[in-house]
Amino acid sequence: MSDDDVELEARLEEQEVFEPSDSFVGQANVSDDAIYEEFDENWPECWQAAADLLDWEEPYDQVLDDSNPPFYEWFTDGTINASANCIDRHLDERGDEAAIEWVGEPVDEDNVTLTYNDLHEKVNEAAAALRDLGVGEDDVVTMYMPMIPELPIAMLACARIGAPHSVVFAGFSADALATRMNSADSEYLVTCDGYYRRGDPLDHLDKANEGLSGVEHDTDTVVVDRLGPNGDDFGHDLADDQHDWGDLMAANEGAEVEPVDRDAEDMLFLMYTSGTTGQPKGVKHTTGGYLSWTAWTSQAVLDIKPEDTYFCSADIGWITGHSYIVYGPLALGTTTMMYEGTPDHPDRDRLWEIVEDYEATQLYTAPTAIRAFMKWGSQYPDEHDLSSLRLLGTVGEPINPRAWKWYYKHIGNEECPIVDTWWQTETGGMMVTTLPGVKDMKPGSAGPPLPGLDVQIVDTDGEEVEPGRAGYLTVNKPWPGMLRTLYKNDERFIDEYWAEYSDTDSDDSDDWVYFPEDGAKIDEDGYITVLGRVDDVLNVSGHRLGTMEIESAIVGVEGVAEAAVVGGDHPVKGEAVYAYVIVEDGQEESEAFRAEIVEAVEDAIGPIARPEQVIFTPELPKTRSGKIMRRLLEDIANGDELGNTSTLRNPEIVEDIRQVVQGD
Ligand code: 6R9
Repeated sequence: MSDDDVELEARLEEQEVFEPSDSFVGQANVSDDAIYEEFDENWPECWQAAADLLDWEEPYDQVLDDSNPPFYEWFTDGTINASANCIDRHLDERGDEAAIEWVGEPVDEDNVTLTYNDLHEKVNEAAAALRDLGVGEDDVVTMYMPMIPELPIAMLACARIGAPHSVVFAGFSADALATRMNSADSEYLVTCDGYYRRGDPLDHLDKANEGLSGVEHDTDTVVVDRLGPNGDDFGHDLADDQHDWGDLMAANEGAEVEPVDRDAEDMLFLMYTSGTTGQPKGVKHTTGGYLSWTAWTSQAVLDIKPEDTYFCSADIGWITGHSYIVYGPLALGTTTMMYEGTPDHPDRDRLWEIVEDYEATQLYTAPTAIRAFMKWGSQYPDEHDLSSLRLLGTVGEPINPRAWKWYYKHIGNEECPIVDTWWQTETGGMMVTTLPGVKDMKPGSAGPPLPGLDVQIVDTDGEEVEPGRAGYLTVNKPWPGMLRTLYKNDERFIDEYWAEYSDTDSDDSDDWVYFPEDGAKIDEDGYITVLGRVDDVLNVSGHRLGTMEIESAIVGVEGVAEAAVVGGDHPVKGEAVYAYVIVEDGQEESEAFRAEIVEAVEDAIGPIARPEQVIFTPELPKTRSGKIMRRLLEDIANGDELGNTSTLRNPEIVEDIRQVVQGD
């Protein structure tokens, strides 16, 4: 620890409550505590406040239709277009202002500023191009792209013509792409030749093509040329059903496409996420509710104003990028930043350099990044003028108080409030967080639920637990940004999110409770500390990974008999993947075989799911009924004292595995 950190520890360690500064509160979008009571008293009409941030084509009749829970409908019969709301309506006042500031790799060579006028032009051309290809309303268009400007352009072009998008994170594997395109019956793909990572061009089309070979139906693909001549070495020729993005855009130069009127409940996009089973879930978000939710939370929590330069360092391939790089910020007409690269290239001050150069006003990032910054040391941010920052945010996993305090001091100079925002792909936007202009902050605790939300921490019977006790987080009233269903699978939607705590035979909305599968506790002031997932989902660097998905990749390797995957604590990633593997008779437990297993996981899911350790074991600890005792495997991974082994069928195996992993 540096001297600086020692001093910080000493001064801040004891402090448990932090007040937002008067200067922040004085200018905050929301600064009156009365909002909590007002929203409670006026529920669900209070959510008009969110819908009112948008321009509606046809006004809605009813704020909430809860007659058929859990299939809630919001802003019924209203019609709206997301692209018009994120672009067209800002043109008069902000046409020449930056909508997107794109910072690319290689550094300094090709940064791009897209004004709202530019964005309008490009989105119209792209919308016309997609239509030319045959994309119609309600056709799902898959996007498999890294952080390049064409990604939000393509998303907004889809929104313009009423075609839902399904963005697949570029770091996911070819298999993952194929699974998602097949599941969504998606006949269109927008991808690119490659992109840069730490200065080097990286072939992406190869992976996309491999994915396409696993798609069961005919497809059309649009390929963005990101690398120019630097991609020549990859030697790609476009196939007959592949089209060059640039050619399509040129052919539609100057085109104007009228935004399609979408029903509030029409699907805006699908986003696949990990669940308890091997099959990813297609989370369906709608046009009116989702856009209202992201706009309102961007305003109330991120304190976004049109003149801001707001920087979220997430990837658009995840929900955070959808909601808080693209839709929320653009709906408010602000400048949103996109960064193609990594935070440590060319040096570990890259983000701070960007913040300084662009005078970013907010930074929204993840605890895993903050822990890495902390490890690298405060000399990197100290070299830069970060005084433009007004607010900091975190999302994706619990943040430990030490990392919170480091962020508060070294990035925020003890002047910026921090919003620790708990939410999920399924919730569409933020749910539990302080309103920065209203509430004090408690490091490690996300804060109270947002106004108008009914969040309770309950025991297994659904009874509220006392403050300080661990329980399960539940949401007891619907909200506009909620997922509407899992794509073409209403039954799984009910099973996964509602069955646990609802009376599923009831058609009274009060009997329905949403269960996000997170553990949590609440304190006397109503502040919620989220403890982490209680299902078989890991959170590695803020990314959701299903243990079942990883296990099925491993057991697919010839020579593997059985596998169990658990999360072990990791100082930077939060959690790391530990794979316990039983090999078949005759299979050698070699380093080469270990590498084969790691590669299989990377092929099936992507490098983010790469096991930190592959542990060969002759058996897995199992209960008498044959269930793998994952808890014990977690204890072993963490070097913790082992929990109770008395219910095991094979207690002796635990000590054997422990010796292999912990090495004594
Ligand atoms: C937005 C996003 C959702 C899961 C969620 C929870 C964890 C997210 C958190 C947090 C503690 C926070 N999570 N934010 N845990 N504090 N502020 O991350 O969506 O990828 O679907 O992950 O992430 O476990 O259930 P998603």
